[in-house]
Amino acid sequence: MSRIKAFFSKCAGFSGGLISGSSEFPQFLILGLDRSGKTTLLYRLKIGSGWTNIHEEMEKMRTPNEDGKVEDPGYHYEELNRFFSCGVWEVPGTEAMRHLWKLFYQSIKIHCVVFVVDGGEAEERINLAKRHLHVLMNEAELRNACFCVVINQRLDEKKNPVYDEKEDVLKYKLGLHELHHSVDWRTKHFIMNILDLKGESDKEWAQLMAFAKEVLCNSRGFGLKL
Ligand SMILES: Nc1nc2c(ncn2[C@@H]2O[C@H](COP(=O)(O)OP(=O)(O)OP(=O)(O)O)[C@@H](O)[C@H]2O)c(=O)[nH]1
Ligand SMILES: [Mg+2]
Repeated sequence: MSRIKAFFSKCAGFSGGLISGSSEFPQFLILGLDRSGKTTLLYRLKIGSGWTNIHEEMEKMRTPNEDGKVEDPGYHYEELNRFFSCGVWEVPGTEAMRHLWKLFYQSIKIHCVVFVVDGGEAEERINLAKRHLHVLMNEAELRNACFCVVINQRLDEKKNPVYDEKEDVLKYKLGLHELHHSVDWRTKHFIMNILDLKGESDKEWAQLMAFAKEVLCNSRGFGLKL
């Protein structure tokens, strides 16, 4: 917990999303259940496909907890600059860390939530992801935020996508087809194979950033000039 406190005091002095909140430097928050692909997404964007053994190295970075389970130990922060400059916070989705998500968006003015869902997940986990996503969408601190739901398509051993993009069942299972109009205009889902992203310029990511820019600049929301 002291690490978390230290983190927030660091945020208070950070030139981007200040606690008082009038900063125009957009802040993104990547959330989603554990092992959905969030950290992989952040480093694929930041480093691109140059990090060839990312899969193996990320497994090594995980520290075993008392049950012997390996979990990502902390949050990550990076800045992206390809389309417009923004700060990106990425927080683990393990059960313990899910309780702390709130602290991030209550302390930092968040302009865009990127919510990652593993397209190969079982029904129960999809329902859990849906519950978390809809709680976020109803949070007062995120009432103007853009929501980009990233369905991580993944490939099986034969390199076939595990998620059927045409049927796109997660749109319905995550309740994205029946959003209230106050949320609907600032929400969109994107299907991508995160492990295959080739940096910020990748066209899959470019589409997401184009949508985020449109929402962030809209006068119904933050009305930013990017
Ligand atoms: N095949 C495949 N594996 C992926 C993909 N994205 C992530 N992975 C793997 O899935 C595992 C979990 O990915 P992470 O990026 O660490 O997941 P996370 O969402 O950050 O998980 P937490 O930090 O626990 O919340 C890692 O071993 C990744 O290499 C993908 O698109 N395809
Ligand atoms: Mg992680």
